[in-house]
Amino acid sequence: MIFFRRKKKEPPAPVEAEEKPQPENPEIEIVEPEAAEPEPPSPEPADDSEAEKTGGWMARLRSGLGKTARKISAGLADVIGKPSLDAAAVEAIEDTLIMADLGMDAASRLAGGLSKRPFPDGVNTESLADALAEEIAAILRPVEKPLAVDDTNRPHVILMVGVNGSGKTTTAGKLAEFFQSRGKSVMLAAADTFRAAAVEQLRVWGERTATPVITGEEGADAAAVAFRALEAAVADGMDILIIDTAGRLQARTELMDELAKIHRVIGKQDETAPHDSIIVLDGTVGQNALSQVKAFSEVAGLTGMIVTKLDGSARGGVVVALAEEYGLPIHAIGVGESKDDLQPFEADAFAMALASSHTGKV
Ligand SMILES: Nc1nc2c(ncn2[C@@H]2O[C@H](COP(=O)(O)OP(=O)(O)OP(=O)(O)O)[C@@H](O)[C@H]2O)c(=O)[nH]1
Ligand SMILES: [Mg+2]
Repeated sequence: MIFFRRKKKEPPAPVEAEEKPQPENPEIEIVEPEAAEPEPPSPEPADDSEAEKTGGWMARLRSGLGKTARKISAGLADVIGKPSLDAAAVEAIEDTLIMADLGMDAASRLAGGLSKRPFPDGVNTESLADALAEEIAAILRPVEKPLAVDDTNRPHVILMVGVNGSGKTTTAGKLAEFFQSRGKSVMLAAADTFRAAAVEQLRVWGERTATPVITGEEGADAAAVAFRALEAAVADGMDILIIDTAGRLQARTELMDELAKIHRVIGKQDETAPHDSIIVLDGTVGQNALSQVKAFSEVAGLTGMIVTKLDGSARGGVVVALAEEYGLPIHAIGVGESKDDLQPFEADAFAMALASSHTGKV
């Protein structure tokens, strides 16, 4: 299992006042984090061992996915005890997986895969769970891709997109923490200018993670903020710029047009940018996540996904549907609200947690 290993954090370098780019546009503001701010109280003890930390997020993921896993195991109860999987059993498995949010295509592929497997000792709880976990992992493995930053990009630009409340701002903050803990310099941009509270929320994440934040005033043009942020990140020699955008429903054309404009404006400054355009999906919404990916990929050229709230979701099976349907990389999953609660997506562990709750293996 791979974890985000945290290096000891360097104190933030003192910022020379004369080096700060002075924004020409009065609507735009650069908020430097207050150096050496004491860490806000963390829900986890500071000297937690890695194993304990792991137990924390894994336990939350398991308890979230456990709801789906229990749905699956209840649906498969009638199949247990048969000498092999007959046509009726395969159909029952397919129905169960559809109801557990894995989607029709993945469900039919998984049921088909299971039907071809031998069960020399008959179908029992363990052999079925193992076989199902292997089949699910085969769908998930191709999309298990950590978010990689190319150092030749100066900066590497990451655009965060998604519907309202999916976890974009929180995930932007968690990514800033992750990359900084690996020695990268990061800047955050608040291109969500709809609500003053949204800007303030990103500022808080900037303070929490000691990351400079570029903000615009409420109502400012979001694309202008993104433009200025990229200018500032280039001027400051940042490794990474993470641009947070406002949540928008895929049916709101004018908002989707605004997102396309942000994408376009960044691309004009650096034709290779944004280097990552990540859709943040709320893991509790189920199948609706699929239509979100489709709509956002049309305007924002998606390169990957992050699925949040899997610590509490009863609908985490949708991750399998997403992998089957789009094949877009799943970089990470959100398993809580604090800055360390972003974990790389691991196909095998995820598949096991979905398939095997009842075997006590995970
Ligand atoms: N349990 C849990 N909560 C999360 C996770 N990620 C985000 N949240 C919570 O979900 C809520 C919405 O998160 P935001 O980051 O504000 O979502 P957003 O997409 O920026 O929202 P808008 O900007 O309004 O579109 C907040 O209360 C977060 O703390 C997660 O992985 N697990
Ligand atoms: Mg937000």
